[in-house]
Amino acid sequence: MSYDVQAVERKWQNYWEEQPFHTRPVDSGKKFYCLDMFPYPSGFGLHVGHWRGYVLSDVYARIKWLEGYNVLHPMGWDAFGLPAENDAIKKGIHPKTSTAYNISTFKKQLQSIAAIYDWSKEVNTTDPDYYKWTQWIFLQMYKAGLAYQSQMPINWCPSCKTGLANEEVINGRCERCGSGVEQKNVKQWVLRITHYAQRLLDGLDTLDWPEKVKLMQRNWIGRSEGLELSFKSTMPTGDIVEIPVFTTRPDTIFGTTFLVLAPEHELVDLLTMPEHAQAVKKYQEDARFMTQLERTVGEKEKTGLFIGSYAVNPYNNEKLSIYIANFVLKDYGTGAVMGVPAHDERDFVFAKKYDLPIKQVIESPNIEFNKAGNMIKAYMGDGVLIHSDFLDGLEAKTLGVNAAIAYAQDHGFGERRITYKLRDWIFSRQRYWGEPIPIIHCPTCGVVSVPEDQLPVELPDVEKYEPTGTGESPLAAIEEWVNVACPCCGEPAKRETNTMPQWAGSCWYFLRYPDPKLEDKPWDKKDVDYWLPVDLYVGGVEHAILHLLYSRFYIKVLHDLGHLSFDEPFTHLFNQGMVLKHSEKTGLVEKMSKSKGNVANPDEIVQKYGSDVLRLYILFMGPPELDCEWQDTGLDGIKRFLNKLWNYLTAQGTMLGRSQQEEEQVTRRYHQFLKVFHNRFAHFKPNTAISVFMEWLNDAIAQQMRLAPATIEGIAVSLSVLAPHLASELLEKLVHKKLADTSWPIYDPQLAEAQTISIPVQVNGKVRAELTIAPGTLQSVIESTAQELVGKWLDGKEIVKVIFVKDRLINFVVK
Ligand code: ANZ
Ligand code: ZN
Repeated sequence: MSYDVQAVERKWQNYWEEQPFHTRPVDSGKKFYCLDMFPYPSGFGLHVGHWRGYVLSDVYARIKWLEGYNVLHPMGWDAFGLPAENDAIKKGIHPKTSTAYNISTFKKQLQSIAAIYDWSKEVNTTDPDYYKWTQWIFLQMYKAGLAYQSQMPINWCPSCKTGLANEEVINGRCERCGSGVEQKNVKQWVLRITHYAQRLLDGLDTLDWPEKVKLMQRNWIGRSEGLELSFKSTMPTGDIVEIPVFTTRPDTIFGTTFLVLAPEHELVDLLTMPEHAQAVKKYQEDARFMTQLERTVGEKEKTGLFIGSYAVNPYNNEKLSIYIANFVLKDYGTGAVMGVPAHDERDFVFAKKYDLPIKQVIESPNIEFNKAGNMIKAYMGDGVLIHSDFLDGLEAKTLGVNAAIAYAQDHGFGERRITYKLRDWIFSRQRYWGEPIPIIHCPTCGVVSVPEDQLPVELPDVEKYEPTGTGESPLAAIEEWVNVACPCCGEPAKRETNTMPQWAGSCWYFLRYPDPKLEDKPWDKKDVDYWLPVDLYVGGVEHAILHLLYSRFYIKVLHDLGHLSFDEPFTHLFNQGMVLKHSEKTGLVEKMSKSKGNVANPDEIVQKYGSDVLRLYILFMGPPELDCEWQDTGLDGIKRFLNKLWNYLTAQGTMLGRSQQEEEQVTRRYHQFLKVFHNRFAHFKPNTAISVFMEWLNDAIAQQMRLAPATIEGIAVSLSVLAPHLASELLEKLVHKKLADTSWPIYDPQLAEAQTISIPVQVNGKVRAELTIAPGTLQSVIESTAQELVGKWLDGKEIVKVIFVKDRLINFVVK
C-alpha cells in the first residue's frame, strides 16, 4: 500500500470518536431513521455476515447525512435469551457477566466498521432501566385485555425445557436446538395477536418491503373465507347435537361423504359409540404426541378412526359417517371438517384408505379418470357444478360458493365466516434470563399487576439456572423473591415466575433509541412521532415472521392505546443475503458457521487489509439481497483498486495548460459517473455502484485526466460512503477539508447526459463504416467492434497496422 492503512484508519477512528457525526448541524426538516436489526451479543463475536447488513445500512445513513438530513443511526443489544443462559449452566458464568463481556467485544468490533452510529443512543434490553418499560408495555396490554392466562397445550421443547411460540417451531422442531417439539399442558401467558390479524394483513399493503417477506406474513396470518355450518348428529344417549364445520368450499357440499373431527374435539367423547370407546381413547393418546405440523404437512401418514356415529348433511339429509383423524387440527376453524374426497386431496387419500364413497360434483375437462371411469385423484380446480340439486350448472368457486352460503343462511344452519391461521402468541418462558412478567398472584385478589411505580421487577440473582423441567422457571425456587405482599390487600402473595420471550425486548427497541435515557416514560411522544416510522430497516430474512410480525403487532397496540400516532414501525425493509463460504470440512459452499469451520474473521481482515477494503469488498461481492460466496482473493482486488485510486489522486499535478476541450471532457465524464453512481444506490445496487467507480478510475487514468479540486472533492466524498477512512485522508490531504465540511455531490443532468459522436471506420484509408461512441472512448474499447463493422473488407487479409486518432477516426491498414 502506498499509504499506511493502519495508521490512517486509526487516525480517523480516533477523530470520529472525538467529533461524532451527529454533532454536525443538520436540517431538522429532513429526517432519516436508519436502523439495523440489533445483534444478539453471542460469545462468538461478529463475523463478516454481520458486516454485510451493517455496512449496507451505513452507506445509506452516510448518503443522507451528506445530503444534510437529520440522521438517526443507532445501535444496541438484544441481550436476553437462551444462549447466555445455556452458557451460565455450562460454564457457571452469570449471564449478566457473560453478556457484558460479549457486548464489549461486539462494540469494539463494530467500531472498526466505522459506521456513523450515534453511540450516545445505545440501548441494552437487559438493562433494568430498559426492561422496566418492556414490563410497562406488558401491563398496558394486560389492562387492555390483550394479555391473558390460559391452561393450554403448548409447544414444549424437552431439551430447552421451555414453551415455544408457534413461530419458534420449524418443521416440528425447536428453532434453537433442533429437538422434536412436544405438546404439553401448561398455564401460560398469551397475547391476543389474533385480534390484530386483519389489521396486520391490511397494513402489509402500505409497506415498501420485499414481496417475499410480505407473502410469508400473509401466509402465516392465513386468512380464509368460507362458510361455517352445522351438521346434526345423534348421540348414543339419543340427544341431538350440532357439529359446526368450517369450509372454504361450500360449493362442494353435495360431494360430502363423511365428517372428520380433530381427535381432541370436545364432541368426540359425546358422540363415540360405546363399542368404539376404547379404540378412540387410544387414538387420542397417540395424536397427543404429534406436533401440529406433523399432523398437517409432515410425512406422517394420515390416519383416522370411525367413532360409530353419523351426521346429516343439512342440504340433502344424507347420512355421513363420523371419523376422527390426525390431520384435522383442534384449533383451526371449528376443529371439524366435511370430507369431500372428489375435490380435496387429503379427503381423497382418506376415502381411498377407508373405502368411503367418492362423489364427483364438479365437471371439468381437466379431470382425469381411469378405465373404470373413476377419478384418479382429487380435482381441486374450478368448473361447473353437477349432482348438486339447486347448485347444478353454476360456476363452482364463484356463483356456487355464494349460492351455497345463501342457502345455509336462509335456512338458519350456517353463516359466512372468515378464519385465520394465526394463533395467539404464547408469551411466557420457563427460563431465567428474560424479563420477569410483572404480575403477582394473590390467593384473595387473584391476578394483580405490579403497580407501575414499582417497576422494574428486577431479575434476582440465582445460584442454579437450570430450568426445573416441571414447567416452572428457576425463579420459582428463590423464596425471598417469589414471596411478596399483595399490592391490593397486603396479604402474602407470590410473584409470577415465568419470564418473557426474547422477542419482548426487540418489539419496541426502535422507540427507545431517540431518547434511551428518559426516566419517567418509555419514550417522548413528540420525539418518536418525529423519528418514526423507521425509514430504512436492514436485517436478515430469518426475521420475516417472528420479529417483524411481533413488532408490527406491538406498534398497532401502542397506537390503539394512544401512545403513538403511527401504526406501522418500518416503512422500508431491506433483507440482506447471507455470506456463504466454501467449507473444507464438508466440501460445500455453505452459510458461514463456527461448526463448519468456514468463517471469515473480520478482525483478522481488518488487521491485514483495513476496514475500508473489507467494507468495499462486502458490498462488491454481489447484489446485496442475494446470498453470495466469500472469496479471500476478492480482498486483493479491492486493495489494488484503492491503491490505484490513492496513487492517481495524490499524483494529480498542475492544471496548467488544460485546454477548454480537455476540461469539458473531464467534467462530463465526472458528471456521467455521478449520475450512474447515484442511480445504482437508489436502486439498492451498491455492488454495481462500485463497478461504476472502478470504470471511472480506469478511464481517468487511461486518459490522464487532470482533475480540478472541486472534482477531487466530489470523488472523495463519493468514496466516503464506501471507504470513509481513505476518503477522509484524501480530502484532508488534497482539498484541506473534513467530511463534515462537505456535502453529497450533485450532478448536472445536462453534463451527465452521455454525449455521442460518430467516427469513420476506414480500411486502407477508405471509409467503410461509421461508429457511434462516447467522446474519449479508448482504442481498446472500440477496436473489436470496429473490426466487426468492416469485416467483409478485412476477410482473408492481414492487419498490419491500426491507426487510431481519439474521437476522430480508426483506420485498419491491411495486406
Ligand atoms: C370442504 C372442502 C372441500 C374443503 C374441498 C376443501 C376443499 P384453508 O384454505 O387452509 O383455510 N379444514 C377446515 N378446518 C380444518 C381443520 N381444523 N383441520 C384441518 N383441515 C381443516 O383450508 C380450509 C379447508 O381446510 C376447509 O375447506 C376444510 O376442508 C379444511 F373440495 O371443507 B374444506
Ligand atoms: Zn390480595
